[in-house]
Amino acid sequence: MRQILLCGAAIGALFLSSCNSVSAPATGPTAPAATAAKETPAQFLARAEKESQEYADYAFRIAWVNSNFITDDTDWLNAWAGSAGTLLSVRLANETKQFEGADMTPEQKRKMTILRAGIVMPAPSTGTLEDQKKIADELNTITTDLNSTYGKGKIPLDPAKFDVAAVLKILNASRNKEEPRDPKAPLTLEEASLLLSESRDPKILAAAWEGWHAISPGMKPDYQRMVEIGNAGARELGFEDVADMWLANYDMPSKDMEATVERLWTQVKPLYNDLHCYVRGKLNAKYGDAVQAKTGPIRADLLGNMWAQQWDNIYDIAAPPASDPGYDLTAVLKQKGYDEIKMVKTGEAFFTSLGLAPLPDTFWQRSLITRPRDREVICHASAWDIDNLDDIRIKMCTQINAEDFSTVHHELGHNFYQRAYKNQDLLFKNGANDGFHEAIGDFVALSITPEYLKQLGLISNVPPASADLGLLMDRALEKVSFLPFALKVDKWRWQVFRGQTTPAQYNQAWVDLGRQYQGITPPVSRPGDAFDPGAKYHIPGNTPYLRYFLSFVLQFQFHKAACEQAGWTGPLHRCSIYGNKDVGAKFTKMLEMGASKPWPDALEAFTGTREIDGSALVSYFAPLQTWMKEQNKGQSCGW
Ligand code: X8Z
Ligand code: ZN
Repeated sequence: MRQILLCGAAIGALFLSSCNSVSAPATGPTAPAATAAKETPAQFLARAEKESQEYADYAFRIAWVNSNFITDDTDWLNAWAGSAGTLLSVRLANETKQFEGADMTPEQKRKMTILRAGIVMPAPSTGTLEDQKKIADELNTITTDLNSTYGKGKIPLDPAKFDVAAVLKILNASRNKEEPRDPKAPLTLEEASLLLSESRDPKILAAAWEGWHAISPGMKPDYQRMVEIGNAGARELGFEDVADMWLANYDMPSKDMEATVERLWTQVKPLYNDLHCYVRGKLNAKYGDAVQAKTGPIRADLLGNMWAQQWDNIYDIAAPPASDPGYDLTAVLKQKGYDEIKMVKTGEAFFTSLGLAPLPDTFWQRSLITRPRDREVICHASAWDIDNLDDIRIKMCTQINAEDFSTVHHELGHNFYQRAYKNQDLLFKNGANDGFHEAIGDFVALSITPEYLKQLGLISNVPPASADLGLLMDRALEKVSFLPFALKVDKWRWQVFRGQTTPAQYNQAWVDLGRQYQGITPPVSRPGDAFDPGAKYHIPGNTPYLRYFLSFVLQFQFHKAACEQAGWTGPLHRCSIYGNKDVGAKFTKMLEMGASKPWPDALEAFTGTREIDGSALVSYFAPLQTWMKEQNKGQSCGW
């Protein structure tokens, strides 16, 4: 069935949810296609939901155990369950064909579309049952291996590449009352990310970047084969390819959705260009021409993040003068003795302040909140809804820093959404679209303002209006920088699925799109076998990425609407809806709708508008954009 995505939605729809994936039939991997001919649409859908739920009952648990405890055996189990899911979801998708043109309610039509278009990576169902099972097994062995290879990725701390003493100094300084790390142990992704964030030594940055991008060349043949299988599956279901199928999940024809994305990008691109130009100038001033030239693309490892996707870790370099907010949230969290649980409890308290019920006890008993030392886990943060009812959990290797404080809210947003729509029919237990699922927690986190931090007792003084540029710059580095990155990820996959990028071109296309959209360039030349896309979780994890682009637009629309509902008249970046039960009630109404209505209906329920639109984001940053334009005068912007 659809893939269980964990980062977000549940299998509500076994279909297109969030960041992990599972799939399978209730009655075992080779359940025969039902003799559905005599069923009415209602009967078919009831059966489809029953089979899907029975499948989800075991598949989610297997996926959970696999990602919490990666071994050959749990990989095997996950591939087995995944294969059963592929068979189930593809069978149900094919069965919807008999109802084409039949008289159905809008809800029934919607469920049929979810069944047909919502499979993240379908397999073809041609040939005998045995043939079908063989290809489903192959697909799911590949997807499980890709995921686990990523999860197990480590970087040898090679003295030929790294200044080991300097690296250990950074890593040990950030440890929270723990023993110094084993100086010989390879770097985890969290550690490499810490180096990207904290080091200002271009050699260390390049080594951490290069080291992590060495985990993925082995994924390439598997990826190529997965694309072949997925496309064959998509074509059988009436789509041109997997790209067409992914884009068919937005209540409009795929082509219109792609045009919507272009429209949004056109709206926000000028703001990104101004930010790029400003940050490049600052990096040039910091590192000099030999490291970062005044013109052309930015060296990707200088931006504070492994994928150059969010740049707030280099706030110190980009900070506007004389607008210091007066605190550094990472330092404050550490000083105030926040541990990982307190971070999550604080996130929960925001949601309950809006009137949502607290998380269940099982959340605290069953979530994974810190990286275990004794086993391999998928550390990429995700939120799960194991039983499509109350057994909600997160899994993240939380670090005590500002970034993970946001991520905690992000993940909890998924969980609170899941619980809000738990009374919907199974196929509607999902976000209005996947961008909504990603936007809920981020929208809440936009209310983490200085005023809110003061209410929590984390800071004692609210910075004056003169700090606004600093606050806005920090947010822009987190949010605006991300937009072209998100586009790159799925533009790359769309081109791959469409055959416009061949396997021989996989890496070059990724580098080219990074240059075209983000204006970045790799810090080191790429070897012939490089597969840089595989070093980003969502590629081996098969999580569609357009959702995040949409989320980063939608969350500003939600924030603006919520602040207007709250009667806020000040600048949007100073507005916090913390404690506002009226806004919370309206918000809950949207959440409870789940996927039961076209997404414009859900958007309208909360914001009063039916159109996704980048102008809320652009207006949020307007004062900063004006200021950056001033600063950029005389520079030759662009790349
Ligand atoms: O993957 C995530 C979440 C889980 S859905 C942690 N995010 C994207 C990423 O890390 O690449 C959130 C923002 C973008
Ligand atoms: Zn998410």
